[in-house]
Amino acid sequence: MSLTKTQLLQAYRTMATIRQFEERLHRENTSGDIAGFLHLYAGQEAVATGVCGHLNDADSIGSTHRGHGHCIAKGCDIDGMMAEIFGRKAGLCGGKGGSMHIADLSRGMLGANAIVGGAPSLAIGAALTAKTLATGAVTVSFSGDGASNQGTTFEAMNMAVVLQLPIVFVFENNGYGEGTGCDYAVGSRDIAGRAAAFGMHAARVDGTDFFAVHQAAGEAIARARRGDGPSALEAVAKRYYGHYEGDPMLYRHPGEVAALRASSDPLVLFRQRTASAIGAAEYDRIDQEIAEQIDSAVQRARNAPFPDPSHDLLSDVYVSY
Ligand SMILES: Cc1ncc(C[n+]2csc(CCOP(=O)(O)OP(=O)(O)O)c2C)c(N)n1
Ligand SMILES: [Mg+2]
Repeated sequence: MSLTKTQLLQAYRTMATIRQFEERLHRENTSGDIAGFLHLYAGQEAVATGVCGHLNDADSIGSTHRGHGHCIAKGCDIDGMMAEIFGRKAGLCGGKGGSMHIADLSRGMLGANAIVGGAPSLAIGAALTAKTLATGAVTVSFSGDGASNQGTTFEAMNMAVVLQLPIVFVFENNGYGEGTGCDYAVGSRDIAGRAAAFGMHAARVDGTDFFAVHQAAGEAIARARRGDGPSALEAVAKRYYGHYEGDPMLYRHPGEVAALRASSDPLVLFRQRTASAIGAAEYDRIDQEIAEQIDSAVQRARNAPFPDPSHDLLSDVYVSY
């Protein structure tokens, strides 16, 4: 699958935006101005970017508690996300959702989701809608290695096969569920193999390699779009930060993250693979533009008003059907 220079630059911009967004939040969080937990996605950028590059606004994704990368790759507004994380009224969910509940239905972003194993069962609902209404839309369910052990995930995979739904289950194997190693918690140590046992096509890829993810996701999404049912993709890429911001990470070897950054940084690998077509100066310019965009988003968020209790406390609580 060959990509144009424009597509390559867009993919890099998305990955670099995710990285800088997360690194900025890592610093901002120490100010105490962000309420609630933050789960950073740095290190896994190539997964969200490689998958969502095949999707449009009519397609849906279900996400996780580690959802910023999915939101950015699906086209959510950076200012709206930052304001949401800072709890401001200008946020994508009016400042009432925060990091773990960012949603934007206009972009097909069904929501970050604090319920481990929540996305697969939610996503099959969206996929069933698409199949019933014959919209041609595809749904992607993102979940972690930990979530791959949940009963809800098994039920959703079985139902997707039985109903031949247009869905792709992406399992991001980042090595840990909180502080528990995947090697301990996943009995077979083979998430893709377990998905295949439900009767769907399943593949395992290096999640730090944008091109491997993009290729495998493209095949799976095309399969769903042409009506040939569900697939699963296990993408292996470890996170650079703790489970949550503040996690002392005593379960990791002190040198593990430094070694990952040195050997398998998805952005560095991407730059190396495309060096003959795109020079470092062009990438550096994109990095600078993103830094300014994120700086502006943080300033806007800090200066924006909080929700007004008298108007906003009871709104969005009940839905009129
Ligand atoms: C149903 C449920 N059980 C437990 C938790 C607590 N919890 C939050 S994140 C997490 C680990 C999830 O691991 P994984 O699915 O691998 O995602 P990762 O954090 O690695 O991205 C757990 C157990 C929860 N939020 N929901
Ligand atoms: Mg995990």
